[in-house]
Amino acid sequence: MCTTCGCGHPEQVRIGELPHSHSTQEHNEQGTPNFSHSTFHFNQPVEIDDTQKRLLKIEQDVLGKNNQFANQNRTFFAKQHILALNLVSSPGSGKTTLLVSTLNALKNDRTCYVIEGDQQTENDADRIRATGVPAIQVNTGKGCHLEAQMVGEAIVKLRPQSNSIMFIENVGNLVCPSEFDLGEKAKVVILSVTEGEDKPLKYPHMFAASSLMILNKVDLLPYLTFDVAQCIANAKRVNPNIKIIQLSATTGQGVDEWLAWLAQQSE
Ligand SMILES: Nc1nc2c(ncn2[C@@H]2O[C@H](COP(=O)(O)OP(=O)(O)O)[C@@H](O)[C@H]2O)c(=O)[nH]1
Ligand SMILES: [Mg+2]
Repeated sequence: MCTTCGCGHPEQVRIGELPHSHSTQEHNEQGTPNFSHSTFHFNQPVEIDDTQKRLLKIEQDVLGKNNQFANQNRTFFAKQHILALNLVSSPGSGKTTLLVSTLNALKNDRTCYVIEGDQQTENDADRIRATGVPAIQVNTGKGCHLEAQMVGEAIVKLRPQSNSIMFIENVGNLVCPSEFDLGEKAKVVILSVTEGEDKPLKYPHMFAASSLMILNKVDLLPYLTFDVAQCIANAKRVNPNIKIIQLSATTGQGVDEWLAWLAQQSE
């Protein structure tokens, strides 16, 4: 897990701001989680000569602390009837493209918010804001995943309304984000057909932790040797309960099924 891959550099984490046009909305402040900056610590540095036992203890502490913040987020989301989803995938599978088409489809019917996780740049938050939906960018520096406290701080800035949807686009990585609960209702893993049908077997934890797998970029299937049936079988092998939607974020194929799944999650 992440304390051993060296991604914990709290001083490099930067949580952005809402542009002025988005920060003037009226919101209910009640129930906004109280995240104190004085307790804002990410992964503790690990001495290279530490024993395996000490490493394990640190990992447990990091995850335990993360779980506490995740529970605060979950309580807040539940109180406000906010559907929170954690979108996870490798870089480039189409998370932001899917979000943009989803927000364009939903924005007249449902208030939505987006928390964008990337190591660097504000690019994805800018793409989301172009739809008119408020987005906070979290830059994790060397960090390879979002943690629950980062999400909590972004919530404080977004001040989401009740009965809304909070999409959290995690840092592109099929490994570490599977271990960090952000307080979401469900993880949605996006796998694109250019990545190979074996990925659920190579990165089983992510597929085991996810409720839904979106198989994206199906418009490219005619040009590839990607075995859809095998991919689905691989995903079901690591998670027999995983729901699968074949989709193209660029052509719109399968988007209705995804929107129906979203509506079902809010019931
Ligand atoms: N052909 C095709 N390209 C897609 C699709 N979805 C995303 N892309 C492209 O894949 C690239 C990465 O997409 P992006 O949304 O930035 O991926 P992210 O890193 O997961 O957020 C971009 O060039 C998109 O235009 C799709 O359904 N079909
Ligand atoms: Mg993206």
